[in-house]
Amino acid sequence: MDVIYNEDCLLHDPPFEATRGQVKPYLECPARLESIKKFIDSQPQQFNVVRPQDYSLTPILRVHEKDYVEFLNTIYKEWVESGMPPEIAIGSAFQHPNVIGKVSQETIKKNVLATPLGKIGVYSFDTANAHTKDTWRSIYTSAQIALSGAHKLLKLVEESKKKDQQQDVVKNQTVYSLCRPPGHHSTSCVAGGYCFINNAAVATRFLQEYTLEEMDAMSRPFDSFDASKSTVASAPQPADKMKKKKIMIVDIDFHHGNGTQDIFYDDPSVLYVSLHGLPGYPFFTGSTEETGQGAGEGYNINVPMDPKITTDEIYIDNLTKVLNSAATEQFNADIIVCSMGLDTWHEDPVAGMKGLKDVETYYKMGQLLKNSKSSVGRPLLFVQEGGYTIDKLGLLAGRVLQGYLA
Ligand code: SP5
Ligand code: ZN
Repeated sequence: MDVIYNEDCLLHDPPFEATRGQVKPYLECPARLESIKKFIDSQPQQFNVVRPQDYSLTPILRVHEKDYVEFLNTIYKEWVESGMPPEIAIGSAFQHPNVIGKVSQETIKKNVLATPLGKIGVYSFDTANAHTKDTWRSIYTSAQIALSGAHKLLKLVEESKKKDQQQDVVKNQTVYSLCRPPGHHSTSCVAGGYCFINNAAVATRFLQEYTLEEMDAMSRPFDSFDASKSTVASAPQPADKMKKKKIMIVDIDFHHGNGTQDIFYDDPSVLYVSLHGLPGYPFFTGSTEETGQGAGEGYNINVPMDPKITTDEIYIDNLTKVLNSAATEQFNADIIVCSMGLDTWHEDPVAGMKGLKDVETYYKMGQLLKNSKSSVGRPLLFVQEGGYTIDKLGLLAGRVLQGYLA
């Protein structure tokens, strides 16, 4: 299995976070990725680590608003230039619907965007969205790792089609985008929950809107990255496509992916399926009543579980049921994207299901992602999301991937 990875993801390293009435070291830290990378490196027969390519900002702008992406790129510099402490740029007042009342976004942006704190308040929903000197570089790299995974996966699919033309072989091609910061809490214009760019959403749209030839044509060596120029989109916009590929996103992070849900809420070409702890962060979304809207009605499936009582058996039972349900099977996805969070583990310092204690549960998750009625025979892209039990992360990630490869 190809694993896309780059050290620039380690640069984002805020000194602290404030959660649950406490100031703590930033739990979404570089050591998380290093733990997973260590496991990957210990299994060279199974995993092949490759560097990402650079696809510019264009595919990111198919999901995120331009002013939001510019904010992510420039906020740290503006913060420091305005005399704020250089260790960390972090918000304190957030744009709540009931505080802005009927004032338009246009008016708000005119007044508030002059101050870095105002900007953070417009473009973030909590204090986990912290910026340091090289945060943008990590954000950009994380998204390019997701895009590179998508490109690689499409390449594998096309190659295996050519090879197997005469035979009717079913193959689950797969690639793992090992990236941070994570993405599933970011909407098209708001950051939060350690997330900035929604990597899984960006990879999903990329798979839907670009052909393999277009991906080949727009990819550049990653070393050409230039932070100062990276707001300039260099690649062409995608042409109108004949038939959009159908993507099923399976989100197994402990937390509800409010951002991914929101991005595809009215889109029937993307089926979002989330298993998550409820009650819990991000608090305001994740119920079974959220089923999509308009043309997207029925294409959003939430499977909330009480973290206090959920055991290995209950979790696997729920995953088995949803991946073999009529709704996911009949969707008949062309490709699956798995938002792979590992914070369901019972010891997780940020989240955790109390009764999820067996490492083999992660192996079973990988098997189900491969062999269920809705997934069998489909290519799957793993995109790394949360998971904070540093010393266990490599093993947990590794068991999901090994379950898939089995
Ligand atoms: C990507 C991702 O996993 N983001 C999660 C952000 C969670 N931030 C809020 C943390 C709430 C802390 N809960 C502590 C529970 C201790 N058992
Ligand atoms: Zn999470």
